[in-house]
Amino acid sequence: MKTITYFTLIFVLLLSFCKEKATDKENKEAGIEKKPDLILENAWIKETPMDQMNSAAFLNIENNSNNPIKLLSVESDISETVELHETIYENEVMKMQMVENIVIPPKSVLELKPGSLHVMFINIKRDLKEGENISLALNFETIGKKSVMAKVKKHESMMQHEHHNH
Ligand SMILES: [Cu+2]
Repeated sequence: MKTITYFTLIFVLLLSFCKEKATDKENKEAGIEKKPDLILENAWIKETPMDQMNSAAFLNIENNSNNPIKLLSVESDISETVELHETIYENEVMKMQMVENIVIPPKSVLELKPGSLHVMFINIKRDLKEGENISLALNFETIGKKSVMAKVKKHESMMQHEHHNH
């Protein structure tokens, strides 16, 4: 009976030790890096057919912090104007409209994608060819400017709209 109690105590001690190890403070002391607060992933730009003046960029913005992160604007030299847009559906008709900023809630990933939020390039200065890499600068409130490389890809936009569930 005494032996069982002894082993139980060891087990409980081991459990609490493991729990302690997993804290951020311990990880920092042990040199284990936690995930960055802001991660920009899968950035891509729609290839522009010859006659098109506009294009759009999409990416995933991951907020691992405990506070909301606000995207204020995007800069690029590929077009005269860069805006933040959302796609809305009004009486079954798809429309785009400008938004002041895009907020990424704490501990979440926001997906900028076709038919939803996107970065809009207005009056493209040159043709964008598939496979090209374009540098974009994203301006975040308090964090500042973050750069990301976006790959130019083909996108069947009409197909997407037909298959949309809304
Ligand atoms: Cu747009």
